[in-house]
Order: sequence, then structure tokens, then C-alpha cells
Amino acid sequence: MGASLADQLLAVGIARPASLAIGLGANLGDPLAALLAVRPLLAASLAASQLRCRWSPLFRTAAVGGPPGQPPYCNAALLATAGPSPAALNRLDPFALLERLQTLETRFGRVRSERWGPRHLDLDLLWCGEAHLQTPELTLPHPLLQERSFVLAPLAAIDPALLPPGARASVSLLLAGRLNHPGEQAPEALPGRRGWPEQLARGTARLAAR
Ligand code: A4P
Ligand code: MG
Repeated sequence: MGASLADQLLAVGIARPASLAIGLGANLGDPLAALLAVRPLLAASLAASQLRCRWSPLFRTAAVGGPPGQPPYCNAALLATAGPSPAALNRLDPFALLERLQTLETRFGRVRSERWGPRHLDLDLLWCGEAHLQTPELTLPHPLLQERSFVLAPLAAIDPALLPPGARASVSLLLAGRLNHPGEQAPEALPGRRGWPEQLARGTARLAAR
């Protein structure tokens, strides 16, 4: 059977591969340990849906919003693509994926008390293909993703030219704009380590917009 039109357009570079992105964050308990432990579980969950993951480096970021005096966050992002055929992503039900993410959050001790409060693990679905949704359970793309350097820096580290659905600029340009805001603290990329080898090139740890 011949390749689908979508696959042919991808092959000649006319279409962007469909993707989904997930933001990871934690600032309670041992945030680094939580992200290291959840990574293989998330990778396995997405592999079961025939998706392949690319991971950002880990970042240390100042808490945004919520109660004052929160510990810093450990943040990261993953970008999943459908491999040889985009159909795997079309088959994915974003609500079912959100449920899988929330089950993982609960497993890692997440208790929902106050909005933007400290947490053991937060997994946000940033986008899921071209899905546009606005329901009480799920908004896609994530409404705040373009305004948050703790989301943009990890995405820009995966691919500076990445264009989130509905965005007018790449993640690296959005990040550069964000970092120009007075008082905005640049996320700090952490060195790679066992279980999380990704890191920024030497000398760019504080300059994620390249
Ligand atoms: N929900 C709707 N859309 C989505 C989506 N795309 N992904 C619903 C995930 N959940 C989504 O989320 C509240 C409800 O949003 C869920 O029940 C889900 O059905 P939550 O995770 O319980 O609450 P939250 O995280 O406090 O609220 P929200 O609005 O999701 O906040 P964010 O955007 O997650 O921000 N500072 C730093 N440095 N790093 C961080 O990671 N995170 C936050 C939380 C605040 N400050 C931070 C960080
Ligand atoms: Mg959340």
C-alpha cells in the first residue's frame, strides 16, 4: 500500500510532523528525583501509543504565581511524535491521555489544594496535535504556555524552531520576548545525569534562547 498524502508531504518537508508536548514540573519533596522517576513511566505510556519522545534538559526555575516563598521548581518538557505515520497521534484521545497524566501525578503524591500551589509532580498537556479544546477538564493548547519561561525554555532546548499550534512565533522567539519582561528570571539548565542525559551545550546554561 502507498504512503498516505500526509506521509508524503512529511517526506518532502512540506508538512510539520504532528506532535504532542507535555510540561513536567515539581517543587515539593525531591523534585529532581520525581522527574527522574516519572520519565521512564511517561516514555513507556507514550510508546504504548506508538509515540517517540524527545526530552529537554532539566531546568531549575523560580516559582511563578501561587503563595509566596515557594521553593524553586524543577521543570522539563517532552515532545512526542508519531514516528513513521502521523496516524498514531490522530488515534490518541487527549482526555484519556490527561487521565493517564493525572494518575501518574497522584502516584507521585500530588494533592490538589490551591491553584498554582507547590506540588510533588505536575504534568501539563501543552498541546496534542492540532486539537483545540476548551472544556472544564481540558484546554488545548495550554492557555499559558506562550507566557511561561519555565515551559518555553525546555521546549526551545528540544527545538528552537518549534511552533506550538496557534503560536505566531517559534518557542525560542517567544522565550526571548518573555525574558525581556522586567523581573523575569531566566530558567537555569542543569547538567545531564544518569537517567536524564540531555543538557544544553556548554556555556549556554543561562541562555536558553538560541
Ligand atoms: N486542565 C485543563 N487543561 C489542561 C491541560 N492542558 N493540561 C485542568 C493539564 N491539565 C489541564 O490543574 C487544574 C485542572 O486543569 C486539572 O484538573 C485539569 O483537568 P492542576 O494541575 O490541578 O492545577 P494547577 O496546575 O495549579 O493549575 P494550572 O492552571 O494547570 O496551572 P499550571 O499551568 O500547571 O501552573 N512555576 C514554575 N517555575 N514552574 C512550574 O511548573 N507551575 C505552576 C502551575 C505555577 N507556577 C510554576 C509552575
Ligand atoms: Mg497543572
